[in-house]
Amino acid sequence: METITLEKLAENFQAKIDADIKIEPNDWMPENYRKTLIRQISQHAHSEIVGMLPEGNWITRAPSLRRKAVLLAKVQDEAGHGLYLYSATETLGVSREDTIDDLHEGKVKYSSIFNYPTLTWADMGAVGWLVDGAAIMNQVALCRTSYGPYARAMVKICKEESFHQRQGYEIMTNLMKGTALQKEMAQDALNRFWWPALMMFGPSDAESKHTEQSMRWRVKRYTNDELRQAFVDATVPQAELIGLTVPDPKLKWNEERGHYDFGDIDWDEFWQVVGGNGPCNKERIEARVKAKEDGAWVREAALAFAEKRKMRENQ
Ligand code: FAQ
Repeated sequence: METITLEKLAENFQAKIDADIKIEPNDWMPENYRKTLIRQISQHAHSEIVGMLPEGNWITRAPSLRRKAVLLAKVQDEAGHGLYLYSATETLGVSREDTIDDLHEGKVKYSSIFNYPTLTWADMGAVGWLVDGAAIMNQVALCRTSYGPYARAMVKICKEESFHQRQGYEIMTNLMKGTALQKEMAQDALNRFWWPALMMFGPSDAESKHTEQSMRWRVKRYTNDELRQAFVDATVPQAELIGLTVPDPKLKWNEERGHYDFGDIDWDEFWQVVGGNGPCNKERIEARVKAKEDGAWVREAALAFAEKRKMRENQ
């Protein structure tokens, strides 16, 4: 019988990727492909869950019943996204418990953006419009990622993110039709969230350590800088339409490139936040650890019930 060498397996794997055939959990895959996916998908899952905190903070203070219902639905959607993504991570052979413990012990990353505080109601507009807007730009591309369970999770997530982006833009639009104070609040939220939203796409292509390999494996379909540029191009006209000013003096349409030129990102700030020293890193992790501890009795009760049912079935 012919034995298949590691080289041949790797060659077949890359041929499948090049032919846009999805890789499924039981297929052979290089160990580094598996590790890359575990890192990216679990970071993504953690981002969805930690991302519930800055908006959850405003549910009790939403200015109307309609706004409260919409915000509540949005935050619940983020929980659902986290659960799909933890499930996708589990298909790669890691346990959900360990993955979550890694977050709580500060061993893994989650999106830098959720380490900024939400100070006013306008921040709910800015988060929906800019943060979900940036998330969609990145995630629409991930619907075509090479790993089947991740790609399929992304399809449903993108539909919901699209609603999130629109509700955020609607909040901003209404504030911009309001009083001088409301306009000022919207502008202030844009001022604070613009640069952190651009940082969501990750380090520049020159600095990104994973992009080249992830593009070859079609885990990523576009580079960090390509998606960041697409986001700027899509978002600047939306800001202008409702009378907001993007806080970047270097922002300028470049006719020749067919894109906006924009100013330099403060990468020191980015790495500080990613490294755990952002304005809210500590309180975000503390909130997640507390949620796990507070929910222990629910998990114990659910397990006890499952155990009891199994015993009854065996009688
Ligand atoms: N924050 O070599 P690269 C959302 C890390 S979902 C923190 O360029 P890669 C929904 C990176 O992981 C938002 N860490 O890495 C929502 C790597 O870490 P390592 C989350 C970052 O993977 C809305 C190192 O830096 N979305 O918002 C960040 O090729 C509203 C080197 O970077 C996703 O996770 C960052 N911004 O490209 C929820 C999408 N950027 O290896 C609630 C999936 C990079 O040192 C409310 N992920 N790092 O441990 C991706 O597409 C990619 O992982 C990138 C980074 C593009 C984020």
